[in-house]
Amino acid sequence: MRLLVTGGAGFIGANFVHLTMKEYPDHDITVLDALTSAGNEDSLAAVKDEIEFVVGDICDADLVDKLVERCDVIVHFAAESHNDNSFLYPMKFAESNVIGTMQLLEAARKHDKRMHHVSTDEVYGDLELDDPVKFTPETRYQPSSYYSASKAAADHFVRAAHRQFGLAVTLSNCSNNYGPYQHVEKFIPRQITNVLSDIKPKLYGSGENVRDWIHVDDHNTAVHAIIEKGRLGETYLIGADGELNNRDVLAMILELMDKPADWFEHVSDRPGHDLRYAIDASKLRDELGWEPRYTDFRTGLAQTIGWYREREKWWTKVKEETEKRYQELGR
Ligand code: NAD
Ligand code: TDX
Repeated sequence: MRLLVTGGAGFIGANFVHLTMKEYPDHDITVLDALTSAGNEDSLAAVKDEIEFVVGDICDADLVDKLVERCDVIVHFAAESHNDNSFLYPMKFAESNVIGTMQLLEAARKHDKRMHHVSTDEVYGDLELDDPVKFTPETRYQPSSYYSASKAAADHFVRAAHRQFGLAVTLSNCSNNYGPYQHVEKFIPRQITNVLSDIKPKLYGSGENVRDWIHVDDHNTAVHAIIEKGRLGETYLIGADGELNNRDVLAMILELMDKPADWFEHVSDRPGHDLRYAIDASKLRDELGWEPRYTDFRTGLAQTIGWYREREKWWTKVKEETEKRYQELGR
């Protein structure tokens, strides 16, 4: 199978490439990535001779057409993925996430190819803290940020392409990922690399916001299960029952890194900050037989801390510019 992996130099995409090379050695991989500030070529350095790596934009219609023509399946990860950046350069979110997805859909339509669209649980908005309810594929879309609104728009175009043109698509909406190769702008790697740089970790607001953490490899084994066995036109929610509030995650990081429990700063909250996400993944588990491999968050977190300790070179070059962006935002 020849896969066109968009966003393959980003966090989840790079992990997807590594997992695929290990567990599906017969697959051929072409990565299409624009190497925005979130992309990092070094994340694919170990496999660069075994894949095709094209630096380019998913909004480039000619390039997308050429690459889609010679693949079997598009696995679409590329996106502007960080909520905080949507305060700084919002138009990029509409361009990459909406127009870029449409370029891929149009090329897939022209060449009659299958596409798997990777999306987020944030399209459903947020949940109350003490509500037992979780997101399901039937939950109403109610995005609360430019990031989630752009992902929601893309999801609608993907479903419309299936309904209107019979395009062979599947979709997945996943909760918060953690693991190696995640950009230091995101919560967990920001705090780990802060500690490693002797900067106090930064907690938004009260820190009571809940995220449903899943290891990136579990996200990617689910994506493979959907590509192999998912029903066309269907949406699968991906999550591994990992609800934790930000305060508790930070406390675990501090403890695992031998820092006092109060060695952090409260900074101003993200405006419109979603309170809680939680995924009901029973459709994925029951229909496709998927199970997560990482069932203990603390163990996965300790491994992730170890990865950042050993890969200073991978993250130091972007740490300074990332913290400058946060200064601009006052958080
Ligand atoms: P990331 O920001 O780490 O990586 C995104 C990659 O896409 C980067 O390599 C970047 O260079 C590339 N890219 C961005 N715009 C592009 C464009 N116009 N053309 C070509 N390449 C472009 O993001 P991530 O965390 O790996 O997320 C990947 C996907 O998974 C996104 O679609 C995101 O919405 C979704 N998702 C992420 C999470 C999470 O917790 N990180 C959870 C659920 C869903
Ligand atoms: O320094 C910080 N301090 C802090 O308290 C940062 C960067 C974040 N936070 C909080 C905000 C969130 O409640 O931590 C939580 C997680 O923040 P992010 O890592 O920015 O993730 P989130 O906004 O939840 O979105 C993530 O999950 C869904 C991904 O970035 C998205 O791509 C994905 O769709």
